[in-house]
Amino acid sequence: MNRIIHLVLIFSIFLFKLGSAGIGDWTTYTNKDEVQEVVLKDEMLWCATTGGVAVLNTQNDSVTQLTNVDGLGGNYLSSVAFDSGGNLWLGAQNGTLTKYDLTENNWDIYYNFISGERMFLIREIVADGEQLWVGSDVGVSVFHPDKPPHGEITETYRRLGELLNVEADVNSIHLVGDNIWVGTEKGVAYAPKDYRTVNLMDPKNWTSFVKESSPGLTDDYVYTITDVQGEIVIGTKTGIFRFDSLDSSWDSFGLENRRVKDLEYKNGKLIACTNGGLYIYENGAWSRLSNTGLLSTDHNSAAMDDSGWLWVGTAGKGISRYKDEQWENYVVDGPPGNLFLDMEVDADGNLWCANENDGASCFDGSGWVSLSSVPEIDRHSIRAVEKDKEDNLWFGSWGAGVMKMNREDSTWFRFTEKNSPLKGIAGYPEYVVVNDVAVDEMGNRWLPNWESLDSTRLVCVLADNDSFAVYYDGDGIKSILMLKAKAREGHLYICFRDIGLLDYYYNWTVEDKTDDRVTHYTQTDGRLSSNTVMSAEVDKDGTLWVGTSAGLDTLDSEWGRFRSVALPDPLGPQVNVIAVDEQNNKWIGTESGLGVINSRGQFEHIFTTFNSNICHNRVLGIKIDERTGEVWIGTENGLSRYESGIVPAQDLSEVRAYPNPFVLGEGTETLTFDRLPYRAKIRIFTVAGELVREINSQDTWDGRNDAGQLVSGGVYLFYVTGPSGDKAIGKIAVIRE
Ligand SMILES: [Ca+2]
Ligand SMILES: [Ca+2]
Repeated sequence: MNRIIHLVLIFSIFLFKLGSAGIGDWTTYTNKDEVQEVVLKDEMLWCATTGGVAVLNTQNDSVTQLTNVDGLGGNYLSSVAFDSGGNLWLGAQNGTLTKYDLTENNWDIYYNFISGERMFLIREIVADGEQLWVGSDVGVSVFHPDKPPHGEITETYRRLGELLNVEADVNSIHLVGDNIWVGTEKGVAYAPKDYRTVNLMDPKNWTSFVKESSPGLTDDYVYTITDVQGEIVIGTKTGIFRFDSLDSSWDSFGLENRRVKDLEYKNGKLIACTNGGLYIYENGAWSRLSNTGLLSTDHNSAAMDDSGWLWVGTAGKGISRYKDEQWENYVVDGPPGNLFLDMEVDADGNLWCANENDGASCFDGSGWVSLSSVPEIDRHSIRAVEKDKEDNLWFGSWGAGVMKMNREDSTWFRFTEKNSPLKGIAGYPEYVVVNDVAVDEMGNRWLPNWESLDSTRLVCVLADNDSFAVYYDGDGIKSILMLKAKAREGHLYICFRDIGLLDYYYNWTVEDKTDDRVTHYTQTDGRLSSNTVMSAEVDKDGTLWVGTSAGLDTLDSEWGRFRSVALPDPLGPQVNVIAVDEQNNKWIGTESGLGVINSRGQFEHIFTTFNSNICHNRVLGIKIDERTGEVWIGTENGLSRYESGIVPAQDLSEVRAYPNPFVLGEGTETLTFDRLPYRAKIRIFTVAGELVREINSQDTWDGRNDAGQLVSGGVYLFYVTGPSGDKAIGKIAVIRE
């Protein structure tokens, strides 16, 4: 085996980002091993991946990663191309086109394919002089980036001929001579590309081919099109076909048992990227390169340099290079996948992630480790992670029970139907599903057992000795469809997919059920927005917040019912996750963005991909690291880190007032008390000991006394009293202008 894996860690970039991190900064973490298309230019290999761009310097093997934080319009990329001016173009699944001017280091995002009556999923871009040809899920568009105000879609062709009279996903566009060729999932078509003299909106001006009626064409799911000295060649789900322009028929051209995803013709060789490795057509025959040493034989895109070296983008295993009859693989540092359902931070600050079908992962602040090499985690679908009081990590899985990592000695244990009271699902007794793990203040671990085959509902692994307590249907837990659970002050809040929310009050006594009390809230009985409850969280004032499939609710404890909280556009409607920070802000993760409700109940921030550098709008998990103020946001396509700056003082003497001196001019200025713990009280005195102002539950002072008058210039003292009665004192200099 001549396999060499280059683990390319971009420490320099990471350190730079750490050094310059500030409040409000975003960082994106994505997996870039699913390479959609590669382009080689000036000894740099540009890879469009489903997690952004990976740029491989072919001279020194270093890799640079680029994401939305750097300037990309979207991280899930489908296509990459250079235009004649040397600009890089990237097409994203979210409908954005991004232009990167390498010489000016300038990024420009075009939203033309999003605005309007519907969003186009961009799948292919080809640069052609002043214009771009853009293939999407509806057809082919001519795009002029320089037309005012900021680019123009000049025309879009949805009907590509008599036989292709339907909207079809465009996989490939190829320009040859005066023609444009288009390969779709339903057939292939061509037309004269001079749309100014030929009306391409008229399907009659396109010539189309489908397998039902085109001689010689036995597969019309077309991945790719190229030409060999003017002769058209297409790659399909079952092999390659060559177009005979004399009689408009097709001939099979080999590789019938392969999906042919990319074809490149260079140096007299036709290269075919397939799901079974790389093939080269030379001297009238196909030959396959040896697969020895490859991490993946599923190849999406290839490029050949002038010396004949080959660069291949794979489906899920990064980049491979073929040189001197040997493969080398390049794995870009990052998480094992792009789906982040849940995160946890351990006592050492390591981040642990549940990545569903990509297993679980750990980020130590500089590099990522996939946990799939741990036999207990393996390739199981990991849905949740939670730490207990001893800092052990607990993972809930879909089908493989619960895994525990003992942090003291890094040993693993897996709870299954054989060694615990957990049960599998009906018909599959070994298939144990636990979608969430909750830990209470005593350190008990609560495992909601999804769809158990008998009446088992909850398994509690007790804090002291890892013995079990089991709660059944008969204890009042009526549904098997338990999505999430949250433990707080003797209550276990259970979120169901079908019957709303259960407040199971176990009264701190896990083994004694006689003192338990169950309250059931539904749409009709409790005014929940929906009986599908996605998440529950209790804030620092003790208010219960619930996210449902139809919105956000809070419990009015006096009334005993929920009130709906209006979500500002574009948030919601489904609320997937709620988290509370040290200042009692509620972070609301929805299907379409992230909102922050401050302690006074107002929406203070709305974060979407359009107004911030969050990596995706579908937020699935949130973890707030209270020691650093970092907010980790798990999404459908990547992980974001947001520096909230909310780091309350461990010691009240760390509370600082700024700006200091505090200059009062207009009377609209405010002074901020930094790192103030939630519910801390501030009293401001003159140096003579006269009380000027008392401030509760906020962290700013407007420079006025209790009567509302601006104070005069001079030195003032502030006394901070923490929620637990601890005190500290500081000075403020006030200057009147
Ligand atoms: Ca968790
Ligand atoms: Ca009890």
